[in-house]
Amino acid sequence: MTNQEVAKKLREVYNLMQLAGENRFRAIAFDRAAQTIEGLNDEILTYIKEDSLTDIKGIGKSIAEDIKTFHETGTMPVLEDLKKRVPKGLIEWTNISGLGPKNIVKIHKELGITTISELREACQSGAVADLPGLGKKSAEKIIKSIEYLEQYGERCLLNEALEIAEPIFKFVRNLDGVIEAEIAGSLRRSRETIGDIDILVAAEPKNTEDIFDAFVNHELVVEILGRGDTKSSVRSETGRQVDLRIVKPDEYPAALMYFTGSKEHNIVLRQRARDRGMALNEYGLFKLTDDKDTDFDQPVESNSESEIYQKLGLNFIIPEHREDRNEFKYYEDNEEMELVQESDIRGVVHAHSTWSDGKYSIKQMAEASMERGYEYLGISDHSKTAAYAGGLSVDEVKQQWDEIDQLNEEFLSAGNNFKIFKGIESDILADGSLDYPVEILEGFDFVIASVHSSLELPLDKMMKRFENAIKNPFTRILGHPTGRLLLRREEGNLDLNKLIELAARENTAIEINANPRRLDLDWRYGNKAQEVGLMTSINPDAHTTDGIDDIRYGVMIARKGKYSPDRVLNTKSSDQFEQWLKEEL
Ligand code: DGT
Ligand code: CA
Ligand code: CA
Ligand code: ZN
Repeated sequence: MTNQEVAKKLREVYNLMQLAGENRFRAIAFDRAAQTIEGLNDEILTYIKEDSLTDIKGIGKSIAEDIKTFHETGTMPVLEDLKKRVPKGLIEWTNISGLGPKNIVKIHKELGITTISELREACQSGAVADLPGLGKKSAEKIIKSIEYLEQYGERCLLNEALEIAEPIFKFVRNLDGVIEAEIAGSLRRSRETIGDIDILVAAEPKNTEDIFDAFVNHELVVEILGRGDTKSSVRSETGRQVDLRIVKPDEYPAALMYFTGSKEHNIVLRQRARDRGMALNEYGLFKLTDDKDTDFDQPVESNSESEIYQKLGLNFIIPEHREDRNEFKYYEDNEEMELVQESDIRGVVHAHSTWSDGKYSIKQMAEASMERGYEYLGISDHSKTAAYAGGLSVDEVKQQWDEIDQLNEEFLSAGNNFKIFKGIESDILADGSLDYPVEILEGFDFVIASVHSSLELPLDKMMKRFENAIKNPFTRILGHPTGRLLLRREEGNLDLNKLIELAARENTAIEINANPRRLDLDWRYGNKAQEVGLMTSINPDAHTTDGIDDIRYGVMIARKGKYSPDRVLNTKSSDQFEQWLKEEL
């Protein structure tokens, strides 16, 4: 149980209490407790074990009890009780800006509606405007906010999609009558942002009704968007749409292929089928009639995706590579690509501590890394120019080195085979130089060079800046190269192909920043990176202990980007990693 999980539960209580019209102060206490726990430097578990939750400022006896119960049973009675009283759909209304809990309750009670689509209709029809205290202006504002929500909320990050998809998928896969099941669509392809979630099931027709019934009643579902004979769509608690399709067992392989996509990949497949006298569609692979129509009476036997690929002259193409980006050429001649996996990763590189803007001490970050089975930790706090992020002065750098030396000695004498490396995430200044004098740079085990300011320079200046940084012998890794924040901020001006060539030539790695908001370097440059043998490092850029787990998303993107383990720095052992850092040109 992580601090984040506890905070999330408490905030859920806060939201529901407001909708249930509970005492305001009681509700606010839950919000405050959530905030406090998010900012804690220690694991909430420690407080639970020591029975000292009430020592935390802002956590009273009653909330402490709730947290303990949550720890023991996985639920909170207060929350369960609220969930019975508050209609599911209303929770989603709290995401509509400008619509407070009082008005949510009023509209719901007076008009008897619970879904966002009903709310929009009620705003358009004038029903909302007629309510006391609301009026025409409020109704128009609500419509605008819903539109904004739908547009902004159109796609979500990979981790947010997984959070909804995994529990629903697990539930569906275990239902009676489900013969086979898979998550399809962009999520199966490990895209960095997801539109809707697609789940595909193989079942006999007599079971589909029951499976759909169970699906639309799942606890994460707040609204049923549509239900037909073969497909149901729902909206989840976070606003994400989930489609469930059920097909007959013999249609499953072709359907899985079709609904995995991408569209671009499918188009090429269909053409390959035609070139070979066959037709491929979501129902199967068929022969063509004499006038080149699909002959549904003559299916071409194919019992799996692999067999379909085989009939089209291809080896099995892993879902991550189905983007029509050179995969056909590769998989015509080659069986499978050797790709990095999560279990290959041996070290945590790029992590922040309380020395700059991290939430945990170096020791805590090291222990969290050990607990997860990693062999080393590369601490890289911010450098001095990044004052807003608590960048380290030269003095602080030296103090931090002492602390790391001491911790490494402790680990050694305790018999732990674990090492902390002294790194820094150095700002790349506007002229491309690094943020410390040479005599300090020399003292680090590694430098990650990142751009955090002057992101808007014209292309030639930006490239010159990066070139200087890469050519600096102290730079071993380039951090989040484009500076993009997915669904929030576009990438800066860069010629990434040139940058990749240059980095490969200078034996500098470019990280795949595994934070799901970044996933930068983008997988789309995987072909180029492979061609020139670029090294990468799958870096969590962790600011908390939980942040280390973001490595999972980085690995997904690295696989999509075609990185073999030997091109990923942190698959190296501690010694090999150290050696690589010292390699000179
Ligand atoms: P998303 O949801 O925007 O993140 O992306 P996808 O790829 O999951 O797209 P989605 O949910 O619209 O459709 C799922 C898959 O179904 C898609 O990857 C390919 C297939 N598909 C859907 N519509 C078409 C179509 O019009 N033509 C072809 N060839 N395939 C389609
Ligand atoms: Ca989709
Ligand atoms: Ca879909
Ligand atoms: Zn950074």
